[in-house]
Amino acid sequence: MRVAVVGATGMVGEVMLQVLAERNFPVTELYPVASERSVGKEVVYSGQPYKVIGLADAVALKPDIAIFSAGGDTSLEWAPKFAEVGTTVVDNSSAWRMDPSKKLVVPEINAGELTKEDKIIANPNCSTIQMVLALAPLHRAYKMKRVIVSTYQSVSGTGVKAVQQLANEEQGVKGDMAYPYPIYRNALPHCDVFLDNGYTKEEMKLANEPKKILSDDSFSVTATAVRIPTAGGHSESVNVEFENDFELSEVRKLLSETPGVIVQDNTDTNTYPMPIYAHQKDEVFVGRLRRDETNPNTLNMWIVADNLRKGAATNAVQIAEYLAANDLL
Ligand code: A2P
Ligand code: 11C
Repeated sequence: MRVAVVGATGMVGEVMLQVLAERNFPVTELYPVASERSVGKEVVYSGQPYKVIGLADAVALKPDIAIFSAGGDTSLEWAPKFAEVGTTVVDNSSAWRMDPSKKLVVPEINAGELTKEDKIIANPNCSTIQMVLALAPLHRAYKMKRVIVSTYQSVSGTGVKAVQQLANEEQGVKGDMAYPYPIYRNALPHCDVFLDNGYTKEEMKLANEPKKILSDDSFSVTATAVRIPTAGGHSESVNVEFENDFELSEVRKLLSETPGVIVQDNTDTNTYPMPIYAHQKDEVFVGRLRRDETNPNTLNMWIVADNLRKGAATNAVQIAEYLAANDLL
C-alpha cells in the first residue's frame, strides 16, 4: 500500500507512524505530509528518516490511502481532493463525523458497513471511541436507555501547546497558555469550545457520535467533559441505564470477551484502570463495575484508554487494516 500520513509532524501523526510500523501495516511507500512550514523536515518511520511533503504533492502521488490528523479545516479542504484521485481517506478530525454521507467507524463495532465506495471515512472522537467500545456489547445484551458520562481528559487531547503548558506549570516556568487557566493542580470543566446550549463541543460529540456508530438513536447520552493534569490517557465515569436487567457476572464476562477491551476489576487487590496502565496500549480498560443501587437496571463503570492510540491513531490504522484486508481500497 502507498500510504500518506497527513499531519505526520503532529502528536497524533507521530503515533500513527509508530502504530503503522508496529502493526506491520503493508506499507510499500510512505508519504509524510504536513503544512508548508514543515516541508523538507524529516520524520522517522520504522527506524528510517522520511522527508515531509506538502498536500498538493501528496495528492499528485495518488496514494492508496491517506490517514489524516491535521485538523478539521485541512480535512474539509483536502480530503475531497484525495478522494477525487481515488485515494481513500481515513480522517481523525471532527470534520466529517456527523455528515450523513460518511461512515463513522470503530472497527470492532461497525467496520462491516464499509464498502469500496467509501472514500472519506471518519474516525470518532477519542472519548467516544473508548466509551462506545465498552458499551456496544452491553447495548446488544441489555439495550441502553440512558448514559451519563463524566470524563477526566488528559492534556495530550488538546495538543502540544497544552502538554507544554502542564510541563511549564509543573516546573514553575512561565510560557504560553493553551487553556484560560492553569491546568497543574486544577481541573477544567471545559474541553473544546462552548456551544449555544451550554455544553462543550466535546460533550456533544459524546452525546451524538455513539448513536451513529451503533446505528441506533433510541438511547440518550449526557456528558460533562473535564480536563485534568494527566499527560496521556482519558478516563470516564459512566452510568448506564438499560431496558433489561443484568447480572454483574455476565457483564464482566461479556466485556472480557469483547475484542479490544480488557477488564481490570478487583477491589480486593486495588485493581482498576488508570491512565498510567493504559499509556501506550491499544486496548480499552474497564473496571469498577457495580450496580447503581439507586436505580433499576443501571450499571456504574470506569473506562480508560490511551487517547492518542485507541482514541485516535490505532483506531484509524485499524480502519485502514480492515480496508486492506477486505480489498476495499
Ligand atoms: P505542521 O507541523 O507543519 O504545523 P498537532 O495536532 O499536534 O498540532 O498537529 C497538527 C498536524 O497537522 C501537524 O502535522 C501540522 O503540520 C499539520 N497541519 C496543520 N495545519 C496544516 C495545514 N494547513 N496543511 C497541512 N498540514 C497541517
Ligand atoms: C480532547 N477529544 O481530548 C479531544 C481531542 O474531535 O478529534 C480530539 C478532538 C477531536 O480534547
